[in-house]
Amino acid sequence: MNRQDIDQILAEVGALACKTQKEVEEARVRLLGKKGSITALFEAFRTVDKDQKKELGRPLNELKQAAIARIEELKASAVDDGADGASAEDLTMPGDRNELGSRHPVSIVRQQIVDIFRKFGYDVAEGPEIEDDYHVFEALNFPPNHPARDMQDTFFVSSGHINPILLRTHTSSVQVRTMEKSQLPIRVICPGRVFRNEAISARAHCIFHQVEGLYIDENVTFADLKQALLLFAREMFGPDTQIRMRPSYFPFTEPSTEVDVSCNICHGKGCNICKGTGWLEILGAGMVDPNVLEASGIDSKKYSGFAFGMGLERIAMLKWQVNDLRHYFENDLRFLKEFETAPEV
Ligand code: 2NL
Repeated sequence: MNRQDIDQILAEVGALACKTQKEVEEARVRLLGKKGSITALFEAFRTVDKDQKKELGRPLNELKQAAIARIEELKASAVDDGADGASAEDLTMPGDRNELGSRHPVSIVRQQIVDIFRKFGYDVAEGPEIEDDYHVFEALNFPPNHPARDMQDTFFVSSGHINPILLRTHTSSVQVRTMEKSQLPIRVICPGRVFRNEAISARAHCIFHQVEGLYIDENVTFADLKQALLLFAREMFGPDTQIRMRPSYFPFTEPSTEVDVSCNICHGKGCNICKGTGWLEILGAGMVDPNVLEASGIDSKKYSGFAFGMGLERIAMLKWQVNDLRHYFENDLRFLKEFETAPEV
């Protein structure tokens, strides 16, 4: 070996260019591997005479160092082609965090209500949003010309035959289906989305959410209804909550009542949320009309029951003092993110 051999390989090292990790590894083997050109020079170096050793030792070591440094440099910049089994990714890096969404206020309220009634021994039932006239109106004692059956109030999917297909306007239809197929007694709550053909405003929307409840057994009385709703109100709005009932009318209950809870913001003193009355209207209820029981094959002489229904958006509005219903449907992240941390009223 001579100086020229060293310089030639040094020039080769200087000109080395590799795109992939595979190419870098090939270059390393070619230069520094067991049969590599630099390794061969070190072999040859062992047999040269003393003077040459003195002359060539240093440049030979420098060549090796230059080759190692160049290989490292190329390794850092080459792309991973996957062929050498080495990964360009750093597997010790922490993973990307999945940003969690927050619960929608309507969903929070529904879960609270469902949890309370589950504790009271109610089952939860769901049913179709696209229903027929029979389960939404007929079985619930709506007279044939009731305004709710009008195009103005109900979205029809198909009309013109005896049992039109429509979007349910309340989840009572789920309770009708429960009465049709269940054994008595029945204790069920039905949360779900309902649809009404209304102009959208701060107080009304064409899509909203309800929870309805139904309890049927022998000897169920209005006192049972009152007590169930009082216990519910205290679980939902706090142990000091009072309720009051005002007479009302629904086709499917008799007698019917609208139920107010004492305002838990001003504690009955009167504020702008309860409009100075000290009371907030939260649900409608009543004793199931015997016609409704009979329509689903339940003997109204033997059995009686109560039912109630409430709108979730309204309860969520009261809970968080939201003044425009449309916020619940626009999915504006600035609104939705409020509920990650928003204190409950
Ligand atoms: C309201 C009032 C109410 C019912 C819903 C019902 C269901 C069956 C039988 C009898 Cl299967 N009644 N549901 C009863 C009274 C009131 O809802 O203001 N909802 C938002």
